[in-house]
Amino acid sequence: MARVFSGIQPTGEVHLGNYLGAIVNWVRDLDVDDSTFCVVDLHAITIPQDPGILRSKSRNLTALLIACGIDPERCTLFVQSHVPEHAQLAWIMQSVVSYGELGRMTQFKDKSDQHDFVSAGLFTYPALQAADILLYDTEKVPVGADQKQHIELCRDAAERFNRRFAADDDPVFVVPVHSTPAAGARVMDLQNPTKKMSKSLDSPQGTVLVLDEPKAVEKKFKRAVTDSEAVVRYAPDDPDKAGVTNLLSILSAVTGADPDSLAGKYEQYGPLKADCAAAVIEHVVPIQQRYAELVDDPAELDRLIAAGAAKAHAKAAEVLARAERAIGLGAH
Ligand code: ATP
Ligand code: LTN
Repeated sequence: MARVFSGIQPTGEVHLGNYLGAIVNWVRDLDVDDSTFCVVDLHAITIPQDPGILRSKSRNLTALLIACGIDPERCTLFVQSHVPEHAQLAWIMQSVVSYGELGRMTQFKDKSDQHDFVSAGLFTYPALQAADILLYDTEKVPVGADQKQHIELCRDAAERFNRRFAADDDPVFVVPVHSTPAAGARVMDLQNPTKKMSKSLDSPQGTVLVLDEPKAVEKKFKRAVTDSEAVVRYAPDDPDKAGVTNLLSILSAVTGADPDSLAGKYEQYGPLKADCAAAVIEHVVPIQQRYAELVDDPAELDRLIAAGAAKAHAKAAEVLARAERAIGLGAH
């Protein structure tokens, strides 16, 4: 069993891309790995957030992850700010990574260009991410390619810390590796099928949310952009067929059938779109029901959230103490 850690920000709404590209893989590997999943609200505040909305988004995202199958009995699921060791180790890691290293992070360059107010937290964000990972003696971090640079920085910081403060045969930190998530579907925007479905694309009609009403799901698939060739073909390398290929890969991801053989079953786009919508609806409705039950029972959701934080805290406190002892901090 590998120790696995991943984080997801409580900003935006969970869409089919997040679900089929990431969450489904996490659920599948729950019994294979020793997994920890974190709703990273401390990362979210590096960009201005409304306090009430942030609190409810963190809570609702936790409920939605459980509803998607992230069973808190079989992994550790918690909200980052409920476990104070994250902020504590992050401060230490800010003194281990260099200003120059942080300045080379492409996510910082992209995000700082998008906002007028650039917080110092946005700059030191990767030090917090390193703390998240290191606190659980993580071996593998399944995240998209866009996060690889942050994982490399975490590795460098862990190795530097171990070199400076630990004996070769008794390292303080486990040095993690980036793991490309097991082949999950790459879901494209239904209105712009050459762009990936994304909360930041601002394309409400092209983005199917896991919590969309069935009627909305139907409407979005019905209006999905295709092409004028009127031939159902799975052609991942042909930009002209991007719309149809996307529909086939979504249908394939939710039904488990092969996209090429699915293509053979359709002569027109209309029935393909309708079947896609129906398959997605069949898949998300039970998730929506479980989600509604969880949100309707605040005491039970509070209990699950608190239990997740307690489980995470037990491990994190141990690793933080190890790190503090090594560098001469804390009353150890
Ligand atoms: P943003 O567009 O603002 O970066 P996002 O919607 O792409 O946000 P993230 O929070 O960056 O979502 O990603 C959460 C997880 O979902 C990551 O593991 C990412 O690889 C995966 N993911 C996001 N969009 C897609 C997509 N369209 N297809 C497959 N996987 C995706
Ligand atoms: N930066 C990540 C979210 C994240 C994360 C982590 C992922 C925060 N801490 C630790 C993996 C491990 C993102 O924006 N997707």
